Amino acid sequence: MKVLLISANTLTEPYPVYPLGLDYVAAAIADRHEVQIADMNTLNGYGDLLAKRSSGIGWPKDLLAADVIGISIRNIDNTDTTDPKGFFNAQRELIQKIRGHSSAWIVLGGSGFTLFPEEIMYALDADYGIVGEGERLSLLLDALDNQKEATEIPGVITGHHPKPVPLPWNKGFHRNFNKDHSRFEFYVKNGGMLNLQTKRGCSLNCIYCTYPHIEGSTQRLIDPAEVADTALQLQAAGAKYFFITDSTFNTDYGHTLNVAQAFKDAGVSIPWGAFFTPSKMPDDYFRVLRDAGLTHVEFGTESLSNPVLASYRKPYQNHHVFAAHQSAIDAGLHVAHYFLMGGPGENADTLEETLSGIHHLNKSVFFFFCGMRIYPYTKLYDIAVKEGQITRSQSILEPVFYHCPAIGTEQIIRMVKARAEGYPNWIIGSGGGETAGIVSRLHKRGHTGPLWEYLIR
Ligand code: B12
Repeated sequence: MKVLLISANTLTEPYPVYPLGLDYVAAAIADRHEVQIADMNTLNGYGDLLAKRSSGIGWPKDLLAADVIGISIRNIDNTDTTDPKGFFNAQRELIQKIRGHSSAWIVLGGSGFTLFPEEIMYALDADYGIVGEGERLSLLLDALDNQKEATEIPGVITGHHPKPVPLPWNKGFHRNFNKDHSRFEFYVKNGGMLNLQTKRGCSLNCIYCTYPHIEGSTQRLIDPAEVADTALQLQAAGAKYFFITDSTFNTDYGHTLNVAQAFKDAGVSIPWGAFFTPSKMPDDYFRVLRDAGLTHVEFGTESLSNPVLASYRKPYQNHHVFAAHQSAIDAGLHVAHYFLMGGPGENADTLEETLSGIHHLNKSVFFFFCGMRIYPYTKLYDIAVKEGQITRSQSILEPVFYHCPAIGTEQIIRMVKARAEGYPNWIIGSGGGETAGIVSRLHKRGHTGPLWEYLIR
């Protein structure tokens, strides 16, 4: 079959993100189907998608002449109470345009989709959706090809067949990275950032987090040599930096150290960054990773108050954060901390403890998310239901934030803003359009990577 995979994401905050998921989906189907990828970041609006329609040119130039069009729905909203943005209308418009010019089956997938599959199917009027890992598209295409009933396949849903979430894909996954494709140019020219996965699954149990639902809670490790080989390919394609997209990089220390060794053995020489949890680390951990190219550490710290950390079910206390921070700084790395204020257990004292504690985290950038979005399939969802904040029949696709009984969102924002005054390295949310604009200008001038280190004072 002719399959067009479209990445609908055009958000430029904090920077445009390469649609990694589609490389995996393409790899899973490319042996038996003709696959093209269209990335809305690199197209000139819908115009490029529709341009070849009337000229009589067939597939593959006329992308909409596909039999199946898969659309990746990564972001639904930006989860930021201080500068809320939603992406639903743009996604709906994209699908309407496609429907107006193509009779292809429309299949939805992606991490955002996986959080609200039934509602998104209904709202976007797609034919099929795949919950979870998109490698399962291969099974759906087989069914469509052979006119078989597709809704029996785990994870495949239609508007009329809501289904439970399937178990993670256990047939292996590989990335289809084609460096000759002009799509990379956009990312190479705009900051040189590509991305890379070293495992799937998150073994942590944080109350608010969607990652175990999206990726499964059992870790599936990618062979370090394969990871290093992909990193080398990114490098050869012109990447100047890569971000490791694992939910949390350091949940399996042995594996991360093997990946680092594999980078060195393979001769990977471009810098990279990843998300880390600030828990107790092996001695010299960050030095070893630094020697393998790590430059940017993004800690998902969330709070510096122990009761709040316990309530969020984080596997560390504040002294672990200070120690992890120091060892990253001592290794000469750029460090950022993300904070998530206003969840269960937060009050004015715990917030104050966090804000004061931040002054002990030197040479760093802080991103503050002032409010916890309630997602389905999380402990926070159950807490919010129990506390009467939401009902199980209520839609939370339009973001609903947890209402902290002891401190209101407005007060949290006020307290954070008051402390952030005069500190350019204290960023509310991901920085919004202004910060993204600065990053984009620096990228155009040839600077590479996430660049938040320029804010460090
Ligand atoms: C890494 C990451 C980041 C990094 C990305 C760095 C980089 N250079 O890539 C950074 C920190 C920059 C980031 C930023 C943001 N992120 Co983010 N991020 C992630 C994370 C942890 C992993 C994404 C990833 O690459 N996964 C690996 C790839 C291989 O998986 P995948 O893309 O999901 O694809 C698989 C499936 O989804 C599926 N699939 C994908 N597309 C398709 C299409 C079809 C047709 C099919 C069938 C299947 C399919 O198959 C693929 C293979 O199995 C996810 C959470 C998670 N664990 O998924 C959040 C996540 C995607 N981010 C999220 C958000 C909100 C954001 C921000 C808006 C936050 C902010 N306010 O700044 C920004 C947006 C950035 C942008 N420009 O789009 C949300 C999106 C949900 C929502 N609420 O909208 C998530 C889900 C986290 C959450 N809160 O639950 N993010």
